[in-house]
Amino acid sequence: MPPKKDKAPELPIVVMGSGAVGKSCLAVQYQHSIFEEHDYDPTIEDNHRKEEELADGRTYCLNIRDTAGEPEFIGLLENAIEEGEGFMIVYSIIDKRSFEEVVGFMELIQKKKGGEEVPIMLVGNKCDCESERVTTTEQGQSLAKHYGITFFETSAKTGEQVKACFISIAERVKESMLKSGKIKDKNCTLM
Ligand SMILES: Nc1nc2c(ncn2[C@@H]2O[C@H](COP(=O)(O)OP(=O)(O)O)[C@@H](O)[C@H]2O)c(=O)[nH]1
Ligand SMILES: [Mg+2]
Repeated sequence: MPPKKDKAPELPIVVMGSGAVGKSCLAVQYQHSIFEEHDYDPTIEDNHRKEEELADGRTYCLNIRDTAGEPEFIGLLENAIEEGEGFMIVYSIIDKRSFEEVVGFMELIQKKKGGEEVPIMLVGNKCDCESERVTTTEQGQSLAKHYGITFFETSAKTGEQVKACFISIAERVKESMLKSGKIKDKNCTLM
């Protein structure tokens, strides 16, 4: 029998943000490298899993929870935050309101996670729609800086920066979970 392969440690990442900003499309683009033009369908919840080799040469399983931005699903979102170890707050660069609503999602994470330091990333999606842009890159950067979190602009349509963005949050979630002992270092799992 071949030696039993170690199970890839799970990295639970929550994708959140207002409705119709492209959360579901980002998750699908990351997992399957496709963008399907579709009528807006407010997802309740969905899970995507993808294995990825990170900088330490070890394979991890990104467990991506796609959540609903609508206020009626707040209970589900709160559960997702409790189980999450890393967060992507997504807004659309062509929807001012979705940018203004970032603060509410930040506060929700802070409320649910208490003083715990968790990796959070701000993501301005739909950067392929440059002519309709209402939030500048600088505004996104400056909000991220204010919270001390990282910032990416992405397009779920063209795939621009989508993989880089998920890998970046995964690296930080991995570091944070190793530090807190929620996952074990590769060298400690031999025995
Ligand atoms: N042009 C463009 N449209 C997008 C992009 N991402 C999502 N969309 C469109 O925006 C709408 C909402 O996307 P969806 O992923 O369902 O949003 P969610 O509610 O945040 O999950 C859909 O009609 C998508 O086709 C993007 O990066 N560029
Ligand atoms: Mg959705």
